Amino acid sequence: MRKFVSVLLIFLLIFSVAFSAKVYKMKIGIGYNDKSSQYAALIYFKKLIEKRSNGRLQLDVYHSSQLGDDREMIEGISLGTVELACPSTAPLAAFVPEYGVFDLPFLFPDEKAADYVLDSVIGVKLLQKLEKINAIGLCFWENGFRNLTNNVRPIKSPEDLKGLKIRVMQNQVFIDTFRTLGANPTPMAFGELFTALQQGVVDGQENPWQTIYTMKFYEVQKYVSDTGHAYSPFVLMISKTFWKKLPDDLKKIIQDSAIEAKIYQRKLNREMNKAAIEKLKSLMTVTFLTNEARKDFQKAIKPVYDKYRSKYGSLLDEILEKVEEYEKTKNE
Ligand code: TK8
Repeated sequence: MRKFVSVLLIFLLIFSVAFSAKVYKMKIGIGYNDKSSQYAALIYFKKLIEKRSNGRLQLDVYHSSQLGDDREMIEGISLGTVELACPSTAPLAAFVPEYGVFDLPFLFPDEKAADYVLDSVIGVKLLQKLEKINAIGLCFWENGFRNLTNNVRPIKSPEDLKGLKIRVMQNQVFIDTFRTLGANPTPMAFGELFTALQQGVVDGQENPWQTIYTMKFYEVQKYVSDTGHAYSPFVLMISKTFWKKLPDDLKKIIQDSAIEAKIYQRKLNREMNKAAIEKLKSLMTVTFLTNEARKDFQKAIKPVYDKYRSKYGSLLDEILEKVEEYEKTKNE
C-alpha cells in the first residue's frame, strides 16, 4: 500500500509540474497596422499575460491583415485556427446579429456614453452571445467614432453624399445608412481599402481619425468631414475550444489583463484621435460640420432607425435608456 501511495504521489507531482510548465501559444490578427492604438494595446496585453504567467502564455500579434480580415478572424476563432481576435462589431453582426445595433448612426453622443453602455450588463449579455460562435467575449475595446473621407468634394451636408461610391464595412446597417444618404455603398474588407481608394474603385470611406492618419488614407483621399456618424467598438475574444484547455489561473490572468489593456487602449485611442486631427489639417481639407448640418444628418438617417427598430427593439431601447442614464449622471 505504502509503495502504491508513493508511486501515486510521484505521478501526481510529475503531472502537476508538467501541467504547470505547459506553454499555451496564441495568435491574433488585426486589420490595422503597427502604428494603431489597437496594436499597441495588444502588445501591452501580450507583455502582461506573458509576464504574469511566467511564459506559460505566449501571444503572437499579426497586424495589417497578415492573417486575414475581421470576418476571417471571426471564422478563425470558430474553426480554432486562431486563438484570439479583436474585430470591429460591424462584421461580427453577420455571425451574431445583435451586434449590428452598434452600427446604428448617432447611437452614442460621446465615447464615455459608449463606455457606460459597453461596460454595463448590456455589454456582458452581448459578450455571452459569442459562445454561439465558439468564442468567449473578454471585453470591448475602442475603434471609435467614424468620419467620412472622399476624393470628390467636401462633405458639408447630407446632399453632398449624393452619388458617391463609399466603401463600408460588410454590414447591412452601414449599407442601408449610406444608401439612405444617397450614396452608393460598397461593402469591402478593410485590407482591400487602401488600393480601392488609390485606384478610384471607390470615392471614399469612413473610419476614425487615427485610422485615416495611421493607415495613410490622406495619401489617397482629399477631403475629410467630422461626421462622427457611428461609433465602432472592437470586441476582444478568445476561442472557447482553446479557453477550455486553460487552467483556471491562466484564465484569470487573461481576463484581468484584457480589462487592464482595455483601459490602456481606450485612453491611447482618444489621445491618438485628437493628435490625428491636428496632423490631418496639413494633409487634407478638413471640414467641421455646423450643428445645423449635424442635425440634418441625424434627420436624414431617421428611416434607418425606423427600419431596424423592430429588429433590435428591446436591445435598442435598453441601450437608449442606458445612454439617458449616462447623460443624467454626467449633468449631476
Ligand atoms: C480593422 C477593421 C477596421 C474597421 C473597418 O480590422 O473595416 O473599416 O473600422 O477597424 O475592424
